[in-house]
Amino acid sequence: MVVDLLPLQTLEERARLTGLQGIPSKVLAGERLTSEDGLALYRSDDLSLIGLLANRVREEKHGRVCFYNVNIHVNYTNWCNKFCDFCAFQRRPKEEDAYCMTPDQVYEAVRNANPEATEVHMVAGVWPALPYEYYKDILKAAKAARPDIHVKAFTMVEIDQIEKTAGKPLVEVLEELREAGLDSMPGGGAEVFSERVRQELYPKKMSAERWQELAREIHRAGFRTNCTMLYGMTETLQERVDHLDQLRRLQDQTQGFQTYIPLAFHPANTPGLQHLPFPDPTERLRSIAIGRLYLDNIDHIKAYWVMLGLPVAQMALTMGADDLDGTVSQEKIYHDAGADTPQSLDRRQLHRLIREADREPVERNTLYQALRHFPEEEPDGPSRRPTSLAV
Ligand code: V47
Repeated sequence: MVVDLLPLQTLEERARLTGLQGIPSKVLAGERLTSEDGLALYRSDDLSLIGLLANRVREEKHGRVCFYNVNIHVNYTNWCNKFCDFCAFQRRPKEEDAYCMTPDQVYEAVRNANPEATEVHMVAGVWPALPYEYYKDILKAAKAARPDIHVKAFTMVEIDQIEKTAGKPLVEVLEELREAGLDSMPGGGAEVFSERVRQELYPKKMSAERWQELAREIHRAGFRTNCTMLYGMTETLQERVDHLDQLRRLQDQTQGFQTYIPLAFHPANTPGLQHLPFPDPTERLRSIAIGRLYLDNIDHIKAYWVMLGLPVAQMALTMGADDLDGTVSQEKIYHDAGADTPQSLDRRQLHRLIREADREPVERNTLYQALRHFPEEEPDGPSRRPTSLAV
């Protein structure tokens, strides 16, 4: 651990020069950071110190391990009535490239997927005319195609719509979805918990209070979920810290979040925000590192390579992230918004990225149980380097 070689005094001297005084002492003592500390971290240019501290916490929790899973994505429909300014994926049903997969098509997509996949990640737009049965049928279809696969499906936004469509209490709906095959939920739909930003960019989407109320009930029902923050739109740094603060408070109450995924905003093809830049690499790395330092009660920080880009995702493994997500395939939300990362990576390409960052690949299942350790280089040599190295 690099930071162990540096005495606290040296770290604090450096921190004083870059507006981070007191933070190294707290991090090394395992003390919780305040909202003022969070803001100082976002304001400071000292990415190397922030990354060093985040790596310290990451290595204490996970050593050299870097998790990944073998998964597939099914974005079952792009029909959506939320019309968020940041989203390039949404369509009205009459638009030329609008689609809504039938349960049979979901079945085929899962059946034809990588036979080694242990997880299907299913998220999509929201269209109120879709009947309640449809959601249960696509879960059943995924399980029928691969009875052993873990189905991680539906953001809080979809769950909110499913509850309304079902017209039943949420606890009943959750039990019925569980019976149909739902195993856990992903982290999307939270965007940034600022009412100001919501009014400006996604007024039709649920409020922060509603997102948190649903997450609380879902955790109470025994489901694990992930959590996210979409950053790089028009939110202030204080609004980012407030978002992290709300996630941390909710996690204190429920312990239901498995992993935090900071989502960097991709502007291409979006209806309202094409003029904004894609957050630069330092901003993307800082968001990972601050997530690790601030969210002291969430075990895993995911470097989602699809949206971070491969080189940044790889560097993130030394600045707080312990998970690279998965092999992925057929992801549409980020690729529609201009992500130029590959459509999928194979296991050996992930291993190579992980080893190059001096980490040890460990295949996990969705609930972060280790399935296979890969301490040694594979006997048949290094894999082909992934081709897209766009930062
Ligand atoms: O809620 C939409 C975001 C989310 C854009 O839980 C955008 O393991 C950037 O939930 N630029 C959906 N972000 C994706 C999601 C997710 C992804 C990876 C892993 C997990 C997990 C969950 O994507 C949306 C929204 O916040 N999003 N459009 C865009 N243009």
